[in-house]
Amino acid sequence: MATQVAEKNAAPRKSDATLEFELALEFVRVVEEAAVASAHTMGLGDRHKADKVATEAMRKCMDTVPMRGTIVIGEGERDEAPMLYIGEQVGAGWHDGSTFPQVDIAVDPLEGTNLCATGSPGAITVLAASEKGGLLNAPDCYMDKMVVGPSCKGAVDIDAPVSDNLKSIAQRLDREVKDLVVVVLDRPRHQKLIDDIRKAGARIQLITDGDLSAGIAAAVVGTGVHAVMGTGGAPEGVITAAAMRCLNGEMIARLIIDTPELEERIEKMGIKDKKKIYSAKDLAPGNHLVFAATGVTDGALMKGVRFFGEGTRTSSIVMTRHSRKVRFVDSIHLAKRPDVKVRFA
Ligand code: VTB
Repeated sequence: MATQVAEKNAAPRKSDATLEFELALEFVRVVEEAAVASAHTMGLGDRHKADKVATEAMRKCMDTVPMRGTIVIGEGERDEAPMLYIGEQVGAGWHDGSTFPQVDIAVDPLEGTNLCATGSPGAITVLAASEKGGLLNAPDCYMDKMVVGPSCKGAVDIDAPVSDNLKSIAQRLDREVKDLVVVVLDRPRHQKLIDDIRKAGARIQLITDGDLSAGIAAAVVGTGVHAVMGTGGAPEGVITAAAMRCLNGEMIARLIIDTPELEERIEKMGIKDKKKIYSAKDLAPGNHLVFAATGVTDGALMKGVRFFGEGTRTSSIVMTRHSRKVRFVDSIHLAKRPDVKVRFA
């Protein structure tokens, strides 16, 4: 009995606390490096190259982080991705006797490859990390998602008519439905959703890519985005969920399992209920979570990478769940020049 009480009151294991306290800024370095690499390809029209250089830079930097990391969401399965594949061990700690913390990592080295390739706003490099088991190992399939901010927690239902959800969101935000902005990926599969939102009277921001950044914007007051609705990637959904847990936002989601192959895949992954409705906490259940992202091109919360003679400037966000920090990090990466100067703005 005494042991049980002691265990209950015990401080978090050293390794879990280390994750947020000591690794948060390390992860900023990782997303910064990937952002700088991909920003060099901005507007070149080559999304594969943009993704490749971001992935390589992220992978390389990851090994300088004092951790024993495992990729749980990445660029694909071991046989289809050369690096940052699911199950890959990353970090500087995979040697005998290491006491570096064990962490699970979900990465999207370049969210919005097309946005970067066309020089459009909203491309980011992003990752989420947790203690072991803190991020759902989601299959690479589509996911139906609804993302809202803290005021709208509990106000939306993925199966409710769109107009009902919009009414509830408007009520919680103390405004009319016509004053809401809903972000939707511009895809033919969303035609009915778009029609329903329009019929309900809300405004829509159609985006070509990047529902992850849009989700973060929806959870931050003052961005002008009130909800994200529609179908996008499930892996990115898990990373969005990690951000929601740090921002006190909400996400409701359901995997779209529409082929026998996917059914087999999720069964193998141990997911029994294929119609399960996930909350942000189901998708990113970690107690200790770090979310880090850097802007590649300008976005609602972060500026894109800027190159100038004396260096490079990046704008990032890094958030931790348990220690409740949201940090906006403006970094200058100085060029190796004898006359280098730092400017304030
Ligand atoms: C993309 C991307 C999103 O989902 O649309 C992708 O822009 C999947 O949708 O940000 P498509 O197959 O229709 O392109 C995301 O990656 C994330 O959900």
